[in-house]
Amino acid sequence: MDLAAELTSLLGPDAMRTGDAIGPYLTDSTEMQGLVGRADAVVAPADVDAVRNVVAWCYERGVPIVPRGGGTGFSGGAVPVDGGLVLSLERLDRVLSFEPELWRMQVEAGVRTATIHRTARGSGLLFPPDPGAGEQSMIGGNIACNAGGPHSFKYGVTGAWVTGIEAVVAEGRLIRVGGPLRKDVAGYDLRSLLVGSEGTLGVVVGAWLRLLPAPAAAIPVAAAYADEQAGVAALERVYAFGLVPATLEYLDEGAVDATRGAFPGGLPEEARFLVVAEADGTIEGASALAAELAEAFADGAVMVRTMQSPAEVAALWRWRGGVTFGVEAQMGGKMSEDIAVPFDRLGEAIAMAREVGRAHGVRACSWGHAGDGNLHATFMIDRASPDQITSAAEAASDLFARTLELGGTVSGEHGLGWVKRGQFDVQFGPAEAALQRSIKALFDPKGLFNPGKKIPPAPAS
Ligand code: LAC
Ligand code: ZN
Repeated sequence: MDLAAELTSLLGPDAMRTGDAIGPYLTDSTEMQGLVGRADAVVAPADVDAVRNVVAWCYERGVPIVPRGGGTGFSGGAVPVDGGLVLSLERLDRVLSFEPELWRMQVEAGVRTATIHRTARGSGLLFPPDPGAGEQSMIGGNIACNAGGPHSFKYGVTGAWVTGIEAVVAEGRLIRVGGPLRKDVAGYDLRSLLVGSEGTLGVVVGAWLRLLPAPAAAIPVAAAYADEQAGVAALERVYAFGLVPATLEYLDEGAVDATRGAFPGGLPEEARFLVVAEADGTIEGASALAAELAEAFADGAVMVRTMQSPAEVAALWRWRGGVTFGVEAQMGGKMSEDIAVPFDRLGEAIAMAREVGRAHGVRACSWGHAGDGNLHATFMIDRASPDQITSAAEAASDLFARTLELGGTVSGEHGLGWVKRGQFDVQFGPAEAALQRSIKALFDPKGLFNPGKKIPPAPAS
């Protein structure tokens, strides 16, 4: 029997993706770098048992497995770069339980992030992680990438909201780590290991999520500055004044220019740097915090705007979700990174990203999650120009080296995936890299889960 026939008999015809239907499974949002994979088969199993069966089948035959959620990642993690089987979790799309009075939800991996937000909201609860692309991205992928987003500043990243995980690991075994438990220190923290493992240790098939009562009010305060130093100083005052907004975002000049037309209510012409915080809490608490933020932002600002109406707030976050696409539209392509530095090095990192672009002759800009020191340092390129792609790639490797000098990390949010795997041995010293490789080998002795992603083969010594 050939591969397709065997898989059809194992999983049923509904699980098979063939012909033109395969195309969308070969890329992710890294597409602008021309990354298109090839798969020996694409399957979407109907349930957890079917995932177990197909993983067991792959493990017996030595077939690589590329787990896939919504395919909105920025690092090529879900792209089958070298064949194997794409295992889509799209049909595991059930909310298994939702207990609003207990602030928790149990979901399958293929539930869309926006469905989780809406379900929680409908009962006055909040699932805080908001990595963007909510209608396409799936919770399993968010967990596999430990996705962040603007609201991580106050609430933490996805992993902070996952109390339990069900995963299919080597040989098709099902493990359950944690559960609807808010505490668990009984063993090594396998839950945290699976969170952010980018499909390299196993396949996340389900999770228990914890929720919070939703704040009654969320009031964004945006401020614009004519120069970057004034903007960075304003961000630093938020820390210094002890204010805790839900988000603390920034855009530098290039990012402002790429998106100013769409900013709700417009921006003054002299705006070269933008900060956006959101005060949330009770109605009184959020209003008081918004006023304090406006005060912290005032010095040197050319605009301070507090947004009150739900329509304006929705428009603001819609605009924010589109920043990455607005920047990409500038030249038709971009290489966008997600470095993170300690907060006190943020100003230097923003300036450094631009300098690195200048040194390599590519237009650069950055925006991102200022409060978390997390920058989307970006090189804007014409994707049809091989020279520009080369220059941007060289600029990116300089950017990574300079980030490490600032005490930072090459990835604060999007993961190493395929495109940044080369940074693994740059960031980690030999002892730490060896420990990480041992963990991979322990979970995946045959090296079949998302091979080549995140952890590349050890360099020859
Ligand atoms: C953002 C995405 C790209 O923050 O992570 O815009
Ligand atoms: Zn981001």
